[in-house]
Amino acid sequence: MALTVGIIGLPLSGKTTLFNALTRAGAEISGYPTSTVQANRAVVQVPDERLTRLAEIFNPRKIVPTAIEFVDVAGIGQETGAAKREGLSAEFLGHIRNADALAIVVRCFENPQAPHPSGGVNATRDLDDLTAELAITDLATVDKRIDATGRKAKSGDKKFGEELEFLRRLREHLNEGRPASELHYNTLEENVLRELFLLTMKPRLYVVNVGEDVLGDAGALLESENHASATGELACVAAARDRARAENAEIVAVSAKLEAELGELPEEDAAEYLAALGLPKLGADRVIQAGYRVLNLISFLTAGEDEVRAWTVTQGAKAPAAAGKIHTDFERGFIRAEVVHYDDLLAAGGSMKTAKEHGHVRLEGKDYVVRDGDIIEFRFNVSK
Ligand SMILES: Nc1nc2c(ncn2[C@@H]2O[C@H](COP(=O)(O)OP(=O)(O)OP(=O)(O)O)[C@@H](O)[C@H]2O)c(=O)[nH]1
Ligand SMILES: [Mg+2]
Repeated sequence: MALTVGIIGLPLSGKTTLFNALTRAGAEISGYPTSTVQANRAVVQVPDERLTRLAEIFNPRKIVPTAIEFVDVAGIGQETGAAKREGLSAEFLGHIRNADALAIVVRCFENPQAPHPSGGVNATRDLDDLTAELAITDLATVDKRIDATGRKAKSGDKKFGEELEFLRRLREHLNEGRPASELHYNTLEENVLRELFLLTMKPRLYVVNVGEDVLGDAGALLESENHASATGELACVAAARDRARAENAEIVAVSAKLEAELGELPEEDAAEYLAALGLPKLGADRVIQAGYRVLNLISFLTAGEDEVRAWTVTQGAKAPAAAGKIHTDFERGFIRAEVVHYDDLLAAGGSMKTAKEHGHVRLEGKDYVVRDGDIIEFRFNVSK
C-alpha cells in the first residue's frame, strides 16, 4: 500500500490546485473557500529518471515506478467560536489522521480574484495560525487520553502514573500552540505517542505557492542565505524558508496554478514552456520527490528484460526486508543480494560486465543496509 501525504493549509492557499497538478485528477477548485469537508485522494507515481536510463540499457517489456498517495482536504482555520476551541472536526481529521506526512501549502501568491482570507500574504502569520490549529486538535486528543490514563492510574500502577505526568507536560506544550515534534521523548513516551497519531508529530514538507512570474526567484531564494531585499511575495517565501530551516524540514516552491495549467498540456509542450522559463522540472515532480524523502523512503531498483522497477523501503532497511517487498518467499529464503549501485553501473557505461571488472558488483549478506539507487538481484532458496 502506498504511503500517504496529506495536503493541508489555510483556505484558498491553492491546495486543490496543487493536488490537481500533482495528480492531473481535475478536482474542483473555487475562488471561495471550500466549506464542506470533502477530500480528494489520488495515488501518483514517483518520477525517477533512473528508471528511464535503466530502460535504455535493459530494454524491458515494462517500467514500474513506485507510488505515493496524496489527500487534499478543505482549508484549516475557518472555524469560529466553540468549533475553534475544539480544533478540527472529526470528519476532517479522519482524512489526515492517518497520513504519514503533511505537505503544508503556504500561500505567497497575490490574486485579487481570490483574496487571502486574512488580508495580505504573510507566511509567518499563516504558519503560526496553522500550527496553533493543529496543536488545538492534538490537545483534544491528549485530553481524552489523560481521562483514560487517569482512570487507570487510580489502580496505583506506576507506569500509568508516569504516563499521566508525561501527558500533562505534553498538554501544556500544545496549549501554547507549539507542535509536539519540538519535545524530546523517552521510550515510554514514544510508545504512548505512537498511539496518539498527533498531527503536530507528523513529518512536514512546506510547499510555498507563488505567482509564476516570481517562481525562478523563489527557487533561488530557497537556496540562498539572505533575503534583506526581498519584498512582497518573495519576503513571504523567505519567511517560509526560515521556518523550514529552523525545523530542518523540506521546502519546495511551486506555482500551483501554472503547474495545473501545464498539466493539461501534452508533456512535450509543457517541457518546452518550462525550459523557456528557465525551470528544469515540473514543480509537481519536485513536490512528489520531496514528499517521498519526507516519508523517509528510499528506492532500490530491479532491472531485467521483463521489467525495470523501483521499489520502496524505509531508510535503514536491510537486504532481506527489501527482498520481502518483492515476495515474502524472497525474504524467507534470502541467501544473498547481488548489488550494483546505479551510479556505478552508469559509470561503467551501462555494462554489468564492466561494472563487475571494476569490482562494483558486490555480493551482500543479510545485514547489508540498502542504499537509495542500489540495483539488486536477490538470491534465495524457497525450500528453506
Ligand atoms: N495567481 C495564482 N492563483 C492561484 C494559485 N494557486 C491557486 N490560485 C487560485 O486561488 C484560488 C483557490 O485555489 P484552490 O486550489 O481552490 O485553494 P484551496 O487551498 O484548495 O482552497 P480551499 O479548499 O477552499 O481551502 C483559485 O481561484 C485558484 O485559481 C497560484 O499559484 N497563483
Ligand atoms: Mg481545496
